[in-house]
Parts: sequence; C-alpha cells; structure tokens
Amino acid sequence: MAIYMGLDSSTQSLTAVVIRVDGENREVLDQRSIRFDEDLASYGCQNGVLAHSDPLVAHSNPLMWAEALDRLFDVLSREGKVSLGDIQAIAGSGQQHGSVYLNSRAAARLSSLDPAVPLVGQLQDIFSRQTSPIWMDSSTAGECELITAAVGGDFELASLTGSKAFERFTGPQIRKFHAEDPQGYEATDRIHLVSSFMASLLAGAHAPLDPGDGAGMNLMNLSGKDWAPSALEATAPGLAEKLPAIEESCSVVGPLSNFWVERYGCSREARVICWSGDNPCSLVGVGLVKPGRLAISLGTSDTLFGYLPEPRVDPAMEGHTFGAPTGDYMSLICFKNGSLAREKICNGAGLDWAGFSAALRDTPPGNGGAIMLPWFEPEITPNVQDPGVRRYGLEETDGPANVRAVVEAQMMAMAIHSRWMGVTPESIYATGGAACNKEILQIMAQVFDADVYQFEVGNSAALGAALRAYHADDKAAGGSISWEEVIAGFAQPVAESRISPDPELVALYKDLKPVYEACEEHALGRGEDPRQKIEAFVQR
Ligand code: XUL
Repeated sequence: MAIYMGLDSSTQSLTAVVIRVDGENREVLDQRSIRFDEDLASYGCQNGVLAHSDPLVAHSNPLMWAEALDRLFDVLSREGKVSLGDIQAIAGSGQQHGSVYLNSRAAARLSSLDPAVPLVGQLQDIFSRQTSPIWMDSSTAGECELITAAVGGDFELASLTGSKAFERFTGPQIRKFHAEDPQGYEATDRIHLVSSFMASLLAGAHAPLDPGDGAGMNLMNLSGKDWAPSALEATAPGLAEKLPAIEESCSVVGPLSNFWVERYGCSREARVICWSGDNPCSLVGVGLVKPGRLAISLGTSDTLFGYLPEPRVDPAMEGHTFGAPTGDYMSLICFKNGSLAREKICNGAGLDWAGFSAALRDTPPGNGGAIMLPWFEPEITPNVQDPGVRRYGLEETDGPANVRAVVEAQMMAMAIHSRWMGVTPESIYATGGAACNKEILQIMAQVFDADVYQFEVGNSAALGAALRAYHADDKAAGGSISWEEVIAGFAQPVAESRISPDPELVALYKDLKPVYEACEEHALGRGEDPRQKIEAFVQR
C-alpha cells in the first residue's frame, strides 16, 4: 500500500488531494484547500490577486503561497485523516506562467529552514522582487512585440516555443522586470515558476521545472525541451544563469526537506517530484493520456485542452502547445473571463448558483439571438486589451438572459477558437469548479455536439499531480508502470454523469456560432455590423 499527495497551487487557493494505491484498490483519502482570500486575508488579495491601479497588471504575493503550504500541512496533520508519515511521494501543480524572483540568500535559507518556526517568517528576505506577476497579467504588450521582432516573427516564436508571445507568459514578464527594475533583475539569482518555487520549498533546494510548465514561458525550445538561446537573448541579459534546469516531469527533485519531516512527521524517504503547470496536471487528472478526446476546465480561467502525440502550431496563433507529463504534448486554449465572469453575471442578476441554474433552465436556447461578449477583464482568446462587456440585442438589466448569454458565449468561443486542434470530440471531460453545474454542461454538449462527462474529483489538477507522484515514484523505484495503469480507478469519468446533446439544439448552435463569430469580429473592429446576421438567425 502506498500513499501519494498532489498539491495544486492555483490562483485562488492551495489544494491537496491524497490518494491510496493498494494494487487494484484505489481511493482518494482526503481533499483539503486553503483559500487565499478567506484563510489568508491579511495579504489583502481579491480572488488571489493584489489590487493595482492599472487593470492590466495582476500580481500576487509569493509569501502567501508559502504560508498556505505550511497551513495546509498543519491542517492535514491536525485532522489526522491521513498519516503524513506514510506519504511516499508528493508532486504538484502550479498556476502557469507566474514567476517568483529569488536572491542569492535563497539557496542557503531553503536548505536550513527551522522546523520550530513557521515557514513564512523565514522567507522574508529571500526575494529580489516582492510580488509575482501571474497569468492574469496582460501588461506586457510592448515586450511581446520586442521579443517577437528579435526572434523573427510570430510564427518563428510559435514554432520554436509552442506559442507566439503572450502578455502573461514568463519571458515577456521577465523582460518588463529587467526594463523597469534593472537593479532588482541584477539582484535576482533564480527565477522560478510558481510550480518550481513550491517544489523548492518542499525539497529545501532550488527545484527544476518541467516541459509542461516550461512551455508557458516563450523561452523553451519545445521539441528539444531545453532553453532556446535566441528566445533568452531576446528577453533579458544573463538570463540563462538565472533559470532553473528543465527536467522530465517524472524527475525526483530530492527527498522532502527536514523542515517538513520534523514539523509534521513526514517521512525522510518521501520523494518530492518535479511540479508541473495546472493544465498539464489536469490532462493526467482527467485521464487524457492518448488522443481523440478533449477536456474543458471551468475554473478561474476556462481552458480547453487535449493530448497531442506531436507538437502542432495553431495557424491563428491564439492557442498553445505545451509539454505533457507523459513526455508527449498537449494543445490548449485559455480564456481569462471564466468563473469570475460567471460570478459577476450571477451577482449582477441578484442570484445564487441555484438561481443561476434555474435561469439557464428557464431561458430559451439561443437566447432569441441575444449575444454577449463577456470581456469583463482583458481577454486572452481572442486578444482583447480594452476590456468591457459587449452586448448585442441584450439589455444589461435582463438578468436571466444575461446568465444564458454568458454561458453560451463561453461555450461558443471555446468551440470556435479550438478548431485548429483538429479534434471532433465524441466526448468531452468537464472539470473545475463550475463542472458540477449540469445546466452549463448541457449547453457545452449542444455547442460541441458531444457527450459531456463529469469526474468524481473536481480538482483534476491536484489529482493529476497525485497520479504523477505515483508514476514518478514507481519509476524511481525501478518500475515501468504504464500511464493507463496509473490513472485506472482514479481519472475515469463517472459513467452515469453523461450528458448527451439534443440534435435539434446542436443544429441551433451550428447556426448561432457564425453569428457569435460575427459579433466577435465586429467588437474587435475587424468585421461589419452583425445585426443582419442576428435577424436572419432569429427568423430561422
Ligand atoms: C494557461 C493559463 C491558465 C493558468 C491558470 O495558459 O494561463 O490556465 O494556468 O490556471
């Protein structure tokens, strides 16, 4: 019998999923979260983000993530549902793209943490930048342009790194830091991703990062899975010396450091496995270890992703190719206006989530041609720098119609912008917080003309991390377990949860998608007034 822990350091919380594997007997022993806004309110974050006068800037506090880790172990050890001493390996998942800047004191400090004292107080002076830009930041349009020009264009950068330059990607963020605070950059000894920072706290030493998360930086050569010198050069001087090593997802970072052993009774033999990004971990957590299916994660960000055997470039260059924890690749598109947009509409209509579902049930599919572009925040897909909700044939005051409009918009945008992946899925695996809402999944099924399934463990990123810990631990012990064996009994959809599309409504959304696309083009200043198209849809 063996116990593994998966951690997910996400935008709004830190979650642990602990699993037990005993031959064919497999079970989730515990799931626990520390929520940043509520449980660590003194950091003053809202939805995990620090307030800033520039709406394009989104930073968080890396000390808050470290304190959450200490707190989570504390809660788990006090509750006693899991014997922390039995954990054999820990892997993790981090919100992608976010970066942590450490000075030359960090290495020695990490290796000598005092288990008698809380973690956070011991880390105060190891940062060369006090806050961390995260994936919601879109303040680096200028840096993206400069990096793109230096590397030879969008297509060159996308072919090299898996994505054209994106504002939230780590490379443009590093370039901005170097330009705005050259001394701070100079004082930086190591730039971590959220994933490798958290792994470093567990291992008590600078941890490497994996090709899943490395691909979200605009700095890694996707096919060689190593740093790309031309991209590094285009970003900031001396960058190669400041970056962690890139190692396979299944690499062992080291044993758990003395801090966790002494403070919480963890085993000295417990292995810390390389962390990855939340989306690569989710790929494993929903069992996408071969092609043909897609998953949609409805979280702070909404993402749509699938397994890829070989890298592929989105011709429109809105999407990304990342490394997958299996050693292969994954395709992904990301929407910033996910759960927070649903929440804003829900609150704006004066509803709770039951009321939100009721509004979806009580309004007509297609919304009588009323369309919303829910760009509360600057949007990633498509690229919208000038935020603001756009409405066509929709009154802001009509609560229920706005509820339907936001969900239909999110589903149609995902369907339209994922066409480059070339997958016509028969099934979609739904995960993330909002995947418990059957009414939302019903619209997903009609828009994609696919069966939609739910999972028992909603947090696929933390579960995927736990499964990665199991896989890597087996490999480190000389085993050769297959990914199918790893995920069996854990990452399978709940058969009874299947939601099938209604052919009549599939036809309706087939007609509505071009109308939505026309509204998007119009709002982006690239297309004509869509009113005629809306009229024609309503007539039909
Ligand atoms: C993916 C992305 C988000 C973050 C936060 O590219 O930006 O999904 O990983 O979840």
